[in-house]
Amino acid sequence: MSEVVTYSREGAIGVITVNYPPVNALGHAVRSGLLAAVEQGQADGEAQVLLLVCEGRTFMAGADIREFGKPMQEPGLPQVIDAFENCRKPVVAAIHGTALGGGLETALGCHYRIALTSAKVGLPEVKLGLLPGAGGTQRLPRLTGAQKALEMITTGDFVAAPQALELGIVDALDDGKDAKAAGLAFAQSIADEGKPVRRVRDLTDKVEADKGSAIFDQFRAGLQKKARGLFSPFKCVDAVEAAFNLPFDDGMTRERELFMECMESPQRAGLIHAFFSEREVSKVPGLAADTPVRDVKSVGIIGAGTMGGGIAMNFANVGIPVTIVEVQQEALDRGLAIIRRNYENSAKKGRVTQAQVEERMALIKTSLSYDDFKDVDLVIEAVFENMAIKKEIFAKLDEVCKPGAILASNTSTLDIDEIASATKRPEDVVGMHFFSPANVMKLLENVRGSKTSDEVKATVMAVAKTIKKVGVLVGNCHGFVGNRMLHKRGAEAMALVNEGATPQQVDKVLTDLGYPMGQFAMSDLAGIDVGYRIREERRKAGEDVEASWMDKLAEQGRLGQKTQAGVYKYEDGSRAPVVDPAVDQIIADFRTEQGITPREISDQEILERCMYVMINEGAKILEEGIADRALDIDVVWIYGYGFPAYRGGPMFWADQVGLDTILSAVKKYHDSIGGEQWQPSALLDKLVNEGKAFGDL
Ligand code: T1G
Repeated sequence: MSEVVTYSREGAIGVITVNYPPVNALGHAVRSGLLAAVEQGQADGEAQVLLLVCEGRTFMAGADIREFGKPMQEPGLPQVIDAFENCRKPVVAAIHGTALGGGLETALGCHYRIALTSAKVGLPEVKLGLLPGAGGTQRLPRLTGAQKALEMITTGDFVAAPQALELGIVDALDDGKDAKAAGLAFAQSIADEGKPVRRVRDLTDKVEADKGSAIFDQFRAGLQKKARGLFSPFKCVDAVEAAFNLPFDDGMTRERELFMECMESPQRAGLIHAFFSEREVSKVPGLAADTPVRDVKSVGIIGAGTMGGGIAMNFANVGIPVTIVEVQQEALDRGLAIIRRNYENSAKKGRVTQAQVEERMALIKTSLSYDDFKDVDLVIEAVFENMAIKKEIFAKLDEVCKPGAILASNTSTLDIDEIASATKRPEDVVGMHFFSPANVMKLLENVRGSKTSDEVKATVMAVAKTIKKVGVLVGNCHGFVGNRMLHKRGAEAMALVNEGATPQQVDKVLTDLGYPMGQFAMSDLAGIDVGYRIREERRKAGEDVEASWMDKLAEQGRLGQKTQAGVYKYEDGSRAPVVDPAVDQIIADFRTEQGITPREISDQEILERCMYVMINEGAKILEEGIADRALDIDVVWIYGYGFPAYRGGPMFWADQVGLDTILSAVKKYHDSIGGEQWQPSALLDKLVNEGKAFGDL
């Protein structure tokens, strides 16, 4: 018997127990153990009914994702599930935690299922670029019908146990916390009532009801928008459809074919890299896992603007009281009104109850005095991007806040060390860069200053988890990781339009790559004046910043969505960008003024100059230790800027393009355009010379 799966008997019940932390993933050892255990149960004359349970935090959470991409070791999961399904004794699965993917598929191969009311079930393979590959697309529809099966399998969303009962996915619920006890009692009732073996594969009523339904094409049409650029959701529909067109065994064969197509797609590689990277970033190299973490039970926020309000909501959402300080009461009133409006909108969409809205609003206090910060554990400054103002604020915080309070800035680009220099506690100063809208975007870019203590680093990483953000710890430089790369992309995009491209052509290259919006649509959203002020400040500081047609937009008051016109125009209050011929004229006039003769620019050149300049900068960020690992950069871009997760992040994507291809293009642009941004990164050069990739670091 394997150590991870054991067989025992309790009365007339043969108990198969899986114990493979952390989530009982169905790795080779578990699959072999399950096969042996169900054969043992079959042979055990004393056992009338078999029970499958798991130890630890959850029922099986799916195939072991770490095995993907490696040669599959027998027995495969479908074979294991067949053994359960063809067992001549009734088999009961007792579900707790999250029965996901292959875990739920194994439960569907059992004859009966009981779940703790607190449990959830799901088939989230689509989120990994896959589809349920162990019968889920064939068995689930036989219990739920086409509509619900298609919804669950194409979204990967989890379903709570009570709803799973309604859908027929489970047969009973138990309000307790002990899945084994619930399972034993349920199995005993099956034995007492002499209930038969009931194979899901033999159920036909739902299949008959939806045979020939138009629902499959309707789902395909709906996915055109929802799953733009994705591969596996469409394969999910094909696989579920096979359950309604083919006998079970043929349907299983079709599912396997489609599963292998997904397994071989680069999107599966990208999504699994994103899955593990999202978890890896919380393990900061050089920061001991047992570094003490300070309690953060109350938070102060300076600034009730869009960012301050959004940041406040993150803490109120998890029950942490927040005090917002502003210099004027009307700013506080305005900020609080925006917060309430955001919550009311969420309530209208059913994301929160009205009671939760009131609970959260009650946790957000306002004040005009820093004195209200004297007991808080963490203060986050979220005011205008001006160093003098920030230093003044931090000097005041240093006086008011208690020893051990963490002083954080939400600055998106400015020097954390310089901010810290305004205090006598630089070890307690850190950057916490939220992304707008701060109550929605998952990324929290935590920025360590040169004196930030390990305890403060560990604490802000723990705060990220508490407020359900993906925290990435990065070093201190202009723009940190995300914006430093974004500024390079933005400068190239602007230059490409100076030289002859149109804004919409540039944006389309980026949205075709999978970004949710292009460079200029994003500028309109953020505000053209933001970039304009940064360029003007850099010019005042004596930097040689190239003139741009976007300066003309700002000077003409075309600031973006907030003025209904920027790079694009926005009609009737819509946020959909519409190409504006007036902008073409502004660009043409600018070119004339600058003596530029526009030229035809290819989409490939746009892709290379926007993306490769970012990769080159990312390599420099790694060289300088601003990011510890390439995967940190990938996570920053997926969760902060919408880089398509199915491409794994910019650095993972670069590895797939080929670093030699990228380096030769960087050298080409260094020769033709020049500038430090095209100075080839030494790390990029080294990796190419050694035939390595970012993934080898
Ligand atoms: N395989 C391997 N490791 C896994 C894993 C998995 N399926 N799921 C989680 N882990 C690790 C994770 O890397 C982390 O490791 C630890 O467990 C805790 O995870 C044939 C082909 C279960 C809801 O997609 O959604 O079945 O960092 O930090 O927030 O059709 O993990 O501690 O070293 O996320 O409480 C389908 C993916 C697979 C489920 C728990 N299953 N996992 O969330 O903890 S494909 C999934 C999750 C499949 C079949 C197909 C979540 C969770 P470490 P965590 P959590």
